[in-house]
Amino acid sequence: MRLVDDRRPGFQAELAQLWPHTGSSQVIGITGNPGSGKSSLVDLLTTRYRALGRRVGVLAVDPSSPFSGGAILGDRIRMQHHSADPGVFIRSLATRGALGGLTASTADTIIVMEALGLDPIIVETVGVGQDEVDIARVAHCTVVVTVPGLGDEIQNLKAGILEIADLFVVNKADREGADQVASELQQMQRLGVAEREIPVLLTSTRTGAGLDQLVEALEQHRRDLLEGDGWHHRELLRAGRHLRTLAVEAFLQTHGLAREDAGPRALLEAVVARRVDPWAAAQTILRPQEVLP
Ligand SMILES: Nc1nc2c(ncn2[C@@H]2O[C@H](COP(=O)(O)OP(=O)(O)O)[C@@H](O)[C@H]2O)c(=O)[nH]1
Ligand SMILES: [Mg+2]
Repeated sequence: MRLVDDRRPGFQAELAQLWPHTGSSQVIGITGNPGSGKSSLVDLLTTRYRALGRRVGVLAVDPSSPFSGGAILGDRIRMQHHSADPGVFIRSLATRGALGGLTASTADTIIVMEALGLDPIIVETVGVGQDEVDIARVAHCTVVVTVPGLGDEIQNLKAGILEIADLFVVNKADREGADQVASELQQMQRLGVAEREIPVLLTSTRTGAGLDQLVEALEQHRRDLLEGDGWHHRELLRAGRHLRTLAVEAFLQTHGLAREDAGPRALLEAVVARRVDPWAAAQTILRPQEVLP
C-alpha cells in the first residue's frame, strides 16, 4: 500500500499483478460542501457495513494545503474507533493532481483495496472544485450530500451536480428545513427532463435516522447497475478516467511539468519575455524536435 501511496519505483508492476483480481467491489463516492457531514456519514456507514459482515475500505481525499498538508485531525479522531478493526482499511490521500481533481493514485489505491477484498470502498472527497465532478468517474455510486440552512440550498448546488448524483442525501435532518430541501430536490428533478429518478434521502448522523435507508439505497443502486448494462458502462467510464490520469501523469513527469510552477526553464523564460507565445511553447513540448524561434 505504501508503495502505491508514495508511487515508489515498481508500484505499477505490483498493481498490474492485482488487476485481474479486481472489478467487483462497489466504489461509493461521497461529495458535498465542507461541513455537510460527509465524514460523519462515512463513519456511520462503516459501522453499518461492518454489522453486515462486510470489510470496508475508506479513502479520504484531503485538500493538499501547503500549510497543513496531510489528514484532517478531526476525521482522524472520528475514525479512530474503526482503526483497531481489521475489517476496516482507512487511507488518506492528498489531492496533488497537477491538473486539479483526483490523482491517479486515488484509482490506484482503490485497486489495492479491491484486491484486499474490501467492499464497499467509500471515497470521501473534499467537496470543492474539480474533484467533485471527478468522483463520478471514480465511483460506481455518487452520493451528493447537502444540508438545510444554507440559504438558497438548491441554487447553491453547483451546476452539473444533477448529472453526477446517483443519490441525494439531505443530512442534518435533525435541523429545521431538511424536509423543505428534500422536496425542492424532488421538484427540481420533476422540472428537468431527468432520464432517471435520483432518490432523495434524509439522514442525521446525530440520531442515526435514515442511515439504514441509505445503506439499502446504496445496495439497491448496485443491484440496478448489475441488472442492466449500467455496471459495465460505469466500468468503462472508470477505466477511461484512470487511463487518462495515468497518461497525463506520465506525460507531465517526462516533460518536467509535474509541478505547478515547473517547466523547461528556457522555454518559460522565452514565454515570459514574450518571445514565444504559450501556444507555440506547448507545441514545442509536444514536438521537441522543432527548434525555438
Ligand atoms: N446537527 C447535526 N450536525 C451534524 C450532522 N452530521 C455532521 N454534523 C456536524 O457537522 C460538522 C461537520 O461534519 P463533518 O462530518 O466533518 O463534515 P464534512 O466536512 O462534510 O466531512 C461536525 O461538527 C459534525 O458534528 C447531523 O446529522 N446533524
Ligand atoms: Mg470530511
